[in-house]
Amino acid sequence: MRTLIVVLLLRCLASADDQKFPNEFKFGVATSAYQVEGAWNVNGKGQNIWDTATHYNNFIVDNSTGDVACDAYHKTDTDVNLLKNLGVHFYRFSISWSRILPYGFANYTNPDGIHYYNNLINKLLQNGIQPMVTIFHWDLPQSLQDLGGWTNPLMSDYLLDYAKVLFNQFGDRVKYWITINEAQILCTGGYEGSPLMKLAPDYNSPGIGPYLCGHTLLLSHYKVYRYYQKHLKEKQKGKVGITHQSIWYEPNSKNKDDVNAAETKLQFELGWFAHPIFSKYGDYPSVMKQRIGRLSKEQNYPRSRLPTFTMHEIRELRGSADFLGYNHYTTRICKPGTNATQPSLESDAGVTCFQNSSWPSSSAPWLKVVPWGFRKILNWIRTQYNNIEVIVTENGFADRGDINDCGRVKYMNSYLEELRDAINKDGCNVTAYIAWSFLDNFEWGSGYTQKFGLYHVDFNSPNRTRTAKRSSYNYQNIIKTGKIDKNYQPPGFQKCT
Ligand code: PNW
Repeated sequence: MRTLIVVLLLRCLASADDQKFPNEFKFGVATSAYQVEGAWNVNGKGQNIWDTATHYNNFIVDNSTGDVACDAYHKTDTDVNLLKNLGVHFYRFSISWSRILPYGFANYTNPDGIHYYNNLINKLLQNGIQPMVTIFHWDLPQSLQDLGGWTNPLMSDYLLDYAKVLFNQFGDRVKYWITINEAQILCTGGYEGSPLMKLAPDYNSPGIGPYLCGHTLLLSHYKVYRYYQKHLKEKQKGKVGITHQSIWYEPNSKNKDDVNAAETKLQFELGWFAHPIFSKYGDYPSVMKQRIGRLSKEQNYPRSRLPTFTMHEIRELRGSADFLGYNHYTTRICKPGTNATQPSLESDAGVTCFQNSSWPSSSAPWLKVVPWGFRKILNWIRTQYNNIEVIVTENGFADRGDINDCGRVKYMNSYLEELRDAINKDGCNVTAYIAWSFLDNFEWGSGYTQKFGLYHVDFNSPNRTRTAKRSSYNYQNIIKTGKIDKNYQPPGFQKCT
């Protein structure tokens, strides 16, 4: 409490203008390797599970692939120029595991992969842009998936082996590392088998696979964090964090049951991965342990479907991040009860959630525009996790790719206003905001049907020509002024209605 007052006081003194982001606040844009790089089989890159999914499975709505994607692999100079022009402080990108270690294991390193990322990192730094590197953003080498992927506990050693290669090769210049992107979405989409959201490897193991996947990812994360802390922190002086995603879950009413339902849902989504790392006592949230334990017993399983941590693991996990990377897009409303089949993630939580049909929509069915939910969840994080440093590592809006992208501009302006208020009025410890996404790109199961980019990419042209959208000018102005100007009119664009 006392620190909160001091932080707020300092903020007031530093800037009397609470319409402005703090002077030291940083902005960026993000992508991930499989979604933008292309060059899927070029210069020694090995195959990963998205190569497999796009070539052999049938859950990509437009049957597209990331074989070429934005061809970012061949466009480092173009892209760094755009980033420089945009004025971002950070570029968040991920490294393709199978481009560095084609067979997944650290016995052989692909020199071309090292060269590609060295060049990207160097060019960013030469242009005053900090690289923020996601070590693993879903594109697991196929060779490791063949051994069970994240259901295989040995994966935690393999992730560490891979991370060591990255620290050794790039750690002299990269000062922001994110171990894992959105374990919750990956484990749910990839291992639960729910038709609502399918991701590679598209396993079908409801109520079991996702918990095994999550458990291994959490153990992998702490091993990487502790290794860096012990062996490299002093020399390389970087920060290592992890990125989680969560919707804000609003109770359907003030009624106690609805309030509890929304809280349970938050614990099953963000708490699942944040509680072991950022809470005071660590481990999974007690509501998860209790509910899954009780249901597993009723379902006649010999033990809980949620794996348990040893005391040692609980201790190692607790505090194993220098910041929370947080991705936020939308809000849902919750009430108790569900008739989901058992076992499943949904029946374990026992909560039903929906969206208000009056909320403005996007081209993604799950993404409705609800800016106030952003401020609420940032405050939930502040109180749950002792106001840990948060870097918003993704936030963005999906449309069909219009250059005059008024929907995205409105979305970003309104979400950024809530973020600014969360910082200036509520004292939330958010130090940077990174927009998703720099470029239109391969949107996983939705292929190229949903566009999140601040820059349009012409996927019909072999050049993959980039064109600045209205939202890029709007964002450039926000970065330059530290303020949101809702009437900002970039030259050459028709007024938004
Ligand atoms: C993220 N939700 O996934 C991923 O990190 C990106 O790779 C992806 O392109 C981006 O968001 C847009 O989808 C999410 O249901 C998927 O709230 C779903 C949700 C959130 C994030």
